[in-house]
Amino acid sequence: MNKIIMVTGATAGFGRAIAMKFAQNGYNVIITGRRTERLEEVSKELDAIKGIKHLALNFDVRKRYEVEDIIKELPDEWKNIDILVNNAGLAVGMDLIQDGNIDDWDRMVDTNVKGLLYVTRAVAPLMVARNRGHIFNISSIAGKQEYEKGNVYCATKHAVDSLSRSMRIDMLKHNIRVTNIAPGLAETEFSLVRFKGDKQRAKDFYKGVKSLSAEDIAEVVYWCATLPEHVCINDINITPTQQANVGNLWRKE
Ligand code: NDP
Ligand code: 8X3
Repeated sequence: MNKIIMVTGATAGFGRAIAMKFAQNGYNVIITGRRTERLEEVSKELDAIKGIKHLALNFDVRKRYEVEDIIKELPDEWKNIDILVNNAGLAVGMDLIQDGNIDDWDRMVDTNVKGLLYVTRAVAPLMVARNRGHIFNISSIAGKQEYEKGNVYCATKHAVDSLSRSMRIDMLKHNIRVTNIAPGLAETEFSLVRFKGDKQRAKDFYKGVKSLSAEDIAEVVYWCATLPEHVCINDINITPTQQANVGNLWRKE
């Protein structure tokens, strides 16, 4: 029987690439996201892969009761989730703390921290009951270091980083692996969202850098997940070769 992976935020970027990578390797896949038309697009791509099943769940990770109900009402055949990838997340705005937009802050905290917690709280008991599972939390280089105007986004990703360590402790006796993934610059829809649809600003963010791709991240997640079950990769920092840390990025002219 195929293993099951659930990926939050699978309508774009890392989540979509992770869903495709695992599906191509024989996993049944639960994809989630808010945009229905995007879920349909990814579903069509998954339809084309032979020997696997997929389930598309349309919900917002910020909606606590919706998350609870949807997971509770999963058809029995989908309840045996082997891998959860807490990927749904975003940065919104980039301002000095004294100028910050509080609505932007709320969106980041509600999605990146509370949303991740709601999903984990709903799925982790299913893993505990089976004494098996693997949880991936997509944090960021911003969860390791701070940078100017990154304030609240960085704080949410530091929270994810900390939660990964805590979860690993709590899950120890349940045979559940917890892996924290901390990517640096990666070109997805991330900057378009952060800069609220400003395509030029989003493009300039990656100027002169061969940044990470969503497929690079999917490759790393797949590697961690397919190591022998007694091996847990705790934490991975991944940057483009042109990036040493948040402050040192070498941009080619
Ligand atoms: P994208 O914007 O390309 O994808 C983000 C995904 O998250 C989308 O599928 C989106 O789906 C989903 N999402 C956002 N908000 C919600 C919500 N409230 N409920 C459900 N789903 C939601 O960005 P990335 O793929 O780059 O980002 C994925 C993760 O990786 C994020 O957590 C991000 O912080 C992190 N990250 C990104 C880096 C980068 O440079 N790109 C580097 C390090 C970490 P929809 O809009 O359909 O709901
Ligand atoms: C996204 C990477 O450097 O823009 O988490 O914060 S960065």
